[in-house]
Amino acid sequence: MNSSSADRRLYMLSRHLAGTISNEGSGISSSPTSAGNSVFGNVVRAPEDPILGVTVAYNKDPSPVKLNLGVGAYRTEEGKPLVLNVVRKAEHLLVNDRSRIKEYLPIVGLADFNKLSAKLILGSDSPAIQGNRVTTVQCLSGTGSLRVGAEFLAKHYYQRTIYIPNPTWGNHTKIFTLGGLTVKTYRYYDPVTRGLNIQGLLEDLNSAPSGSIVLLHACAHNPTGVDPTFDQWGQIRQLIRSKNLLPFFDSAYQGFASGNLDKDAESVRMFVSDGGECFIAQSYAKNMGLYGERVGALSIVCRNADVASRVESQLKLVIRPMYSSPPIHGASIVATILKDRNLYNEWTLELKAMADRIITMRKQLFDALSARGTPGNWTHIIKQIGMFTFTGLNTKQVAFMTKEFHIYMTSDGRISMAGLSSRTVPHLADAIHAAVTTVG
Ligand code: PGU
Repeated sequence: MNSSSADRRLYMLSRHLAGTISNEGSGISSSPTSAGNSVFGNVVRAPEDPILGVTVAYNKDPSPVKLNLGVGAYRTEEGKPLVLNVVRKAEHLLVNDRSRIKEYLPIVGLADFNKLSAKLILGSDSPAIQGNRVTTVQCLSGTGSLRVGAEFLAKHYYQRTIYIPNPTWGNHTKIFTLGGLTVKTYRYYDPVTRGLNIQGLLEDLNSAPSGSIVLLHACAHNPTGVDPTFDQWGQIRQLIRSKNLLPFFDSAYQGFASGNLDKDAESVRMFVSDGGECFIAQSYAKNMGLYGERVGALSIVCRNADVASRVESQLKLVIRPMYSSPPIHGASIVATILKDRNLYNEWTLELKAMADRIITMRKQLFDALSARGTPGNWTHIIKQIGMFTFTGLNTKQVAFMTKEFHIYMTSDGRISMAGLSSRTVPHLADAIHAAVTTVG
């Protein structure tokens, strides 16, 4: 960022996020009495994160019936976090391989991991990969991949505006703004139909300035669980290409929407097969259950091999002063699984089992609400896709469910279906029923 107005904007946003701006333009809050002897005495306590803060509140609740449906993290039927069998096997292989060392990885990460990640999202027969038009760098999970992509764009792309769907994952605005881009939104969700506002989406992208960047959720849109149909993706692609907009895919749930890795990559592959350029941020947090290992990748599909290699050389200059090079363990797990046919097949089965369990939870919750005669139409619970149900419950109803039923979820009414089990469905259905019938 080199323009002073952009610097000012970033400064204001960072202070706003830190909760230090109480009224606009006041800048730094000063409170000499609270300052004491510390040079940080004026630091204002920041609010908890809207998603991760839900877990903080949940952890403090002593109730035995408490239920965390906030963060999108898979739980078993017993309500426990899951380490995939195939991950345990890969780790075993890695630990027992005495030839493995702990030297720094290259700035761009593990070469095998990068190649295999590009294949996973673009398809093993992708002409873009065969033509060396894709550069892939290992990053710190989905978030890190989005951030590296944003900083590259702010430095090297002529348009600095990114359009993100309304609503979207809460961290998108912060990642892109602090990465140096200007964030605007396009219409996405229609609260009346609880479906996609395709008309509004197309209108908004049609009036975006040529060259604008467009963030698209590759599948299992967070928080709404509403994805475009294949035909609607076709319309979106046509518009984006005809207006020379630049697509930036966020793929955090490949395999979680349908249970099939190829099917969930269809949107991305449709854009890549037309020969145009695009960005893809991939995360292995959900589909391999590697949340805390922070494994992901940024791929940039370019027009030709020469551009791709120059782009990669500049990505290194973004990464080097940020964290120098990525961690080795998680990427080694992924590479071990992706390159071994048996492990890969086993992974797809475990992934399908997770996706299927989520679909079963949708059915059970829907049936439980129907059995209670809960007012309203709840068919969206079974229609929506991926980890989340965007219930339509309002902030007051959510607060009521937390206070009276110890059920924790984000204030926008999103619930993580992956956090639910057959044992806890009745409790959630009771809570929703009570919220809907007693809180307006
Ligand atoms: N993109 C989307 C659309 C996401 O939903 C998430 C995670 C990410 C990227 C980033 O995931 P990484 O862990 O960095 O790979 N969203 C989850 C997890 C909690 C969070 O907010 O980070 C969620 O509950 O929305």
